Amino acid sequence: MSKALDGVRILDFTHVQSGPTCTQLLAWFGADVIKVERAGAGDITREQLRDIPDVDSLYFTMLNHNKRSITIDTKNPEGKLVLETLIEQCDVLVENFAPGALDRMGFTWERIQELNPRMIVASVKGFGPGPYEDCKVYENVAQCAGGAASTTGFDDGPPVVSGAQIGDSGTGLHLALGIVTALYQRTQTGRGQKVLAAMQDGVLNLCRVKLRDQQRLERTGTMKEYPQYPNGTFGEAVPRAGNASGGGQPGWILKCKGWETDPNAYIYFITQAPVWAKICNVIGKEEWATHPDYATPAARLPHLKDIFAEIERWTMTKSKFEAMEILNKYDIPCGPILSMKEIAEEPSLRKTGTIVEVDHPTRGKYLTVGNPIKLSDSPTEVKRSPLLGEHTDEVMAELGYSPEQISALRTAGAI
Ligand code: CAO
Repeated sequence: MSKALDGVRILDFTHVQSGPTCTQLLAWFGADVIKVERAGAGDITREQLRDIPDVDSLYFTMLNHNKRSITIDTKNPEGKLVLETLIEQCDVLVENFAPGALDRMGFTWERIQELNPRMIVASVKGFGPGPYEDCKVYENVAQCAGGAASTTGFDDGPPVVSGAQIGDSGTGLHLALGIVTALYQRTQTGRGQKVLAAMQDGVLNLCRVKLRDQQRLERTGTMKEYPQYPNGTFGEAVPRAGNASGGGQPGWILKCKGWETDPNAYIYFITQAPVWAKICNVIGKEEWATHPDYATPAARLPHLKDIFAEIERWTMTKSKFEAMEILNKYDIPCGPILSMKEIAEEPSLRKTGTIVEVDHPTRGKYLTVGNPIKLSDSPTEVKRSPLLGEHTDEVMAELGYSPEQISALRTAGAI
């Protein structure tokens, strides 16, 4: 079966996490992604957090599936010429170097346009234009600068970063959308364009509801669904909301049977208004369904702590899965706190290709997260990540280099 991005050729000049997430998605949709790496070294993540000596790390393998790897020293004059040939023959160049690195290599936007006016140049940077535009940025810096850390955690503790890589993988996702949009516009204009996804912007986009809350707070001085209401105090900025639900349906994380020894024996419980009477029945507080202090969402807001304490008395008598089974029968929204171990072993995620087992020539079998976006006419087949320079000869031949030329370039240290 053909793939959605068949025929699109990507010059993948990305490294670490944000850029590689983006190009991996494009590869899963069928683009030919050619990852350019430095000979002898490669993407730094190949050797980071290794669990097997001298074998590409899981960090690298899990972010670089379905790509081809070619080594080029882009600071070597002959290597630069090879990169120029690649630019001429690719549709998109994706990079996430520190600001200015591509220009210093000699590949300014103007130069790239000279070589290939149809080329889309897509970049991840830490910040957009402004005071921090020259800064190098990693995941947690973006989470802090994008508003996620100041709004995550508990009121009486410091800011907290999330395990979800919203700065890196989140920005990679944003960039991928920018790239396919630019490819679509190119079908009308015939021209390439620059695509920029700044990590601060990407995180802020994912924290949009917190900017909503900032303005609500400034107007009304309070936010009734936050745990600070009614007994705590609000300051000038959106506070950390603990595990409170972000929307209009109050929720909290509650202990389940076994919580004393299992750090993940918890459930997320949402007291959705339409099922309030059912919640009261399930937890044995039938009288709350009609009691004036509990019967309506507005009446419940000042009592949320007591309500969740009562619900927790019930959830603590059940395992998280038993509680799920009972609550789902009544359409009460809830979710088990799943550990990575439980997720890795979940058969339904294996069935859908969301968790995939991949075989690698030097590592053997490992698990990875497959394509979370499923296209019915463009199914994803997850293929292992390339070894460093595995496809150099193959790609060079496709670019028109003869075996003799390839061998001379290798001797010159250009590839
Ligand atoms: N041949 C020769 N040189 C190469 C090369 C190749 N194939 N590929 C890269 N290089 C060189 C670049 O030219 C550059 O050299 P100069 O600094 O001399 O111009 C250097 O390698 C790239 O360096 P970098 O500054 O991008 O890398 P770093 O490890 O110092 O910084 C990072 C990493 C991520 C902080 C930085 O790249 C960055 O801020 N990127 C933008 C934001 C981003 O994507 N962050 C998320 C990363 S994932 O957590």
